[in-house]
Order: sequence, then C-alpha cells, then structure tokens
Amino acid sequence: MAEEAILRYLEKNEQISDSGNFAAELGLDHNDVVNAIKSLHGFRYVDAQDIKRETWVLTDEGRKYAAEGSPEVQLFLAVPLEGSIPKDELQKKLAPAVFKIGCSQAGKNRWVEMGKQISRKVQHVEDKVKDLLLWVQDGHAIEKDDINSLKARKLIVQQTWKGYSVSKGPNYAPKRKKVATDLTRENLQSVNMASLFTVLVMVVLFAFHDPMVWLLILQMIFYSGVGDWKELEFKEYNFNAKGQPAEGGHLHPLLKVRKQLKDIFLQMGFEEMPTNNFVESSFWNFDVLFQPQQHPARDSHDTFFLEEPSTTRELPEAYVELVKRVHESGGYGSRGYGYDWKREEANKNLLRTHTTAVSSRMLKALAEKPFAPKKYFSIDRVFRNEAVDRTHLAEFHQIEGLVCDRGLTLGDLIGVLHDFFARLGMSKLRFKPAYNPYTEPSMEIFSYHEGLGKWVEIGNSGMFRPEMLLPMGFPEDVRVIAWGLSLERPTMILYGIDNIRDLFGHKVDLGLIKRNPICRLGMD
Ligand code: FB9
Repeated sequence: MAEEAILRYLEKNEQISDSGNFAAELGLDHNDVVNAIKSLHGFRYVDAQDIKRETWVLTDEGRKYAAEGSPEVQLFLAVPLEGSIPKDELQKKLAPAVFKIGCSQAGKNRWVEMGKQISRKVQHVEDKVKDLLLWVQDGHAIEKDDINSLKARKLIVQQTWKGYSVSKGPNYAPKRKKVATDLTRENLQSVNMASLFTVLVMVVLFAFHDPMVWLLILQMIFYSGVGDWKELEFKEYNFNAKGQPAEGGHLHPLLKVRKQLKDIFLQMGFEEMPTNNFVESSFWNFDVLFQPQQHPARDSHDTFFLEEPSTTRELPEAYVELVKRVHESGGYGSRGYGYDWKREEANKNLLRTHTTAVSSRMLKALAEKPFAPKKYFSIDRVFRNEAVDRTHLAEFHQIEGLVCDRGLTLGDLIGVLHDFFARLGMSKLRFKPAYNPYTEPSMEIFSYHEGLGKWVEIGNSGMFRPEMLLPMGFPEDVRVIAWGLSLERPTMILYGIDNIRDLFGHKVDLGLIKRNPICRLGMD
C-alpha cells in the first residue's frame, strides 16, 4: 500500500520532501510509510535522508482537557450564572484534579470569586487552553509563551518527530519486482507466458520454411521462455542475521557450581563418596559422630524422622557396642558423656542432616582395612527441619571434604582449607574457633569477599574426635581433618541471587536458568 504510493509518487515527482506531509496528504499512517521507505531503501529503489523535527505532543492530561475542556472552564461552567455555589458543593461536581487545578486557574484568571461560596466574576469565558491543545494536536505551531504555559502545566511535551525525504534510488522502478528469498524449482521451470507467446508468433511467421529455424526457436523457447528467475529480484543474504537460537538443555546454576567444585576436589586428589541415600539411621548420622542422644539437633525440631520405616533394619552389632560404650563411659582417653545410651534412639531412621553421615560410613569402612591415607569428598542434599527464610530451605546441598592420615594437625587443616578456597577465588581467610559435637578443635571459616566488601562465613571445619575415630578401629595416630560448606550460598553469591527460593524449588523461573552463563569460580 504505502510502497506502491511512494513508487507511484516518485514516478511523477522528483522527490518526497517530507514523509510526514506525504503520509498526511495521502491519509496514510506515517509509520507504514516509514517502514515502506526503509524496505525500498534496502533494495535501493529509493534513497532516503533522515529529517528530524522537534514537535509538541499532548500528554495524557493534555489530551483529556482537549477532549473535555480545561479544568478552569469546567469549573467556571459549574458555577451558576447568578448567585454563588458553596465550595464543597462545587467540589462534588468535579473530579478532584479538575477542581483543584480549576480553582487555581480560574482564580488566577479572575473568572470567579473564590471563598466559602464561589460565584462568577465574568459572564463568559473562552477555553483558550482547550483550543490551543487541539491546535497542537493537529500539528500546528503555537506562540512561544503559549508553549511555555502549556508546558508548565505538563499538558504538552516536546517530541522529536523523525521522518524522511525520499528520492529515486539506483534500482528505482514504478512497480516493485517480486523479491525472492529462495531459488525454487518453479523459478527454474516456470514458463514466462509473455516470452512464450512471442516465440509462438515467430514459429507461425518463420518456421514453415526451414527446419533449422525450428531448432533455433526451440532453443529460444527453452532459454528465454523458461524460468521466471530472470525477472525475479533475489533478497540479499544477510550473513549477519542471527540464526535461530539453538534451544538446548540448560544446567541449573547449582549444578554448574557443583561441577566446578567437583573438578576442584578431583584436581586435589579427592575421591567422591557415594551419597545416594537420603534416608539414614540416627546411628550413622549422629551416634557414630559422638553426638549425644539428647543433643538438640537430634529432636524433631531440627531433624526429619521417618514414620515408615521408622527404624533401621540392622546395625553392625560389635561396633554399636563400642559406640554405646564411648557415649556412656568414654575410653580412648575420653570420659564420654556418662548418660544411658539407648539402642532404640540409634535405630531411628531420618533424612540425613549432613553428608558427614556418609563420611562416618566411609571412614568406618576405611578403618576395617589395613590403614592407607584417604581424601574423600561429597556434594549432595541434606535435610534440616529449619525455619525457611531468604537463605535457608528445609534442604540444601552440603559440600564436605576430609583427609584421613597419620599425624595430621590443625595446621594441615588450615593448609588444605587455604588450598581449597584459593581455587574458589577466596584467598583471604580467617578462622574463628567453633564447636561441633564431632570435631575438636573446630573452626568457622571466613573469607573477605571483595565484591560484597565484607567478611563472609564460608564454612565450618574441624578434626574428628578420637571418640569417633578410635571405636571405628583406626590406629591411634590417624587423624581426620574435615570441612563443610553449602552449595547454595556460593551459587547465590556468584549468580547474584538474593533469595534462595529463586534458586531452588518450584518457584525458580526457568529464564534464570537459561539466561545465566557459567560464572567462573575463582574470578572475584
Ligand atoms: O556455605 C556457607 N557459606 C558460604 C560458602 C561459600 C561462599 O562462596 C561465595 C562465592 C564466594 C559463600 C558462603 N556456609 C555454610 C556458611 C553460612 O552460609 C552458614 O550460615 C550456613 N551454613 C549451612 C548450614 O546452615 C545451618 C552453610 C551450610 C553448612 C555449614 C556447615 C557445614 C556444612 C554446610 C559443615 C561442616 C563440617 C564441619 C566439620 C567437619 C565436617 C563438616
């Protein structure tokens, strides 16, 4: 529509000086004209130059008063010709904004007597504001001070009008040739009626005399009549066009960070522990770790105990005896807790509260073999019956590392922590004494996070107690240093996610998953 109009107009006119006036004259929508100009310009049918013009357009409020009259006139008309009207009564008759602005403007124009009673001071008024707004709306220019007063009343705003002046381009043609985006079999085979007709005429006129003419004519039919590709215009290949984004799977940010942590552990020579059992017995989750049975973490306020199966089927009896004894009366240099240890408590099934439950099983298994140093790690879900808040859900992924070897010291633990966290880009560490039932000494780990500009608690650590290791059967001088942190916290910080519920769980928006490139750990 707009295209034909432009090409037809340029057939008779040198140029279209202003696409805006052109559109207005032909009653076309200027946007359609602009799109047509852009497309014709793309195929060099026309040459187009930008022309800009600062224009004034009405704001929503301006459009309202242009339609309904200015507030001061609406107010004036609501005041009785004779006598007066109580202010609050007049207020009821008009919209709050109209009444407020109407009063100030009509007052300023000394059209009305403002007071408890409002009365007219003049018989008749002109709605100059409305007229000006309509004038501007139709694209006409108005006086500078009118512009300023309407602008001051936020009834008009300046807008840059963008249009084009257009002239014939190198490929100008009164009619646009069909643009082909692909060369199809039809294009190659379709017979062009016009040229076919011409040839037929020639046959009739000349063929009877000489068979060679036949051949020639046939060739001409073949080459000129067949295939309308000659007439077609082929769209340029836009080699910069972005291809269809390849839809593919996306790793959840948690899994991206887990992969990086796994790689770090493997690079440090750690072996992954099998964590494929969310359900654990209290024995391996707590008792083996020398966590006393009346410890607050062992009640249902912190731990999810199972209803069915509520108790574990079997425990290694001989080892249970040793654990019972160390809890009740100590040994190995410990005086134990001195309470009455209950088997039924240890039998209770629960959702593991930490992957340290897996460490206890793996260490027990290790202790049953001739001693060899070992470095283990685990990254998997743990469950805690905690209040859900911005950074805590009832389940999270715990990352745990442990080194089991003879004569290990706290210094070795600090050394391994420095090595481990340095690979996560956290080199400035501080350690704060802490308490865990199963490690002594224990330390909370802090790192100075440049991005956040503060010290962040990045984990916990300690040396497993002899009351845990010796009943397992480890030689006296074997020590196990261990540490733990969560997967969610680093992932939230790396991906700038403020609320854990946006990261994990049914509320996660997949967009976040798709949009989030891999954040390289270690790059502050
Ligand atoms: O992950 C935690 N913080 C953290 C870790 C990394 C990180 O990286 C950023 C990119 C820079 C940022 C923050 N924390 C541990 C510390 C806190 O968030 C803490 O408030 C919450 N903790 C969880 C438990 O909450 C009850 C995080 C979780 C945690 C705590 C302790 C252990 C494991 C996970 C442990 C242990 C342990 C100790 C000794 C021996 C064996 C295991």
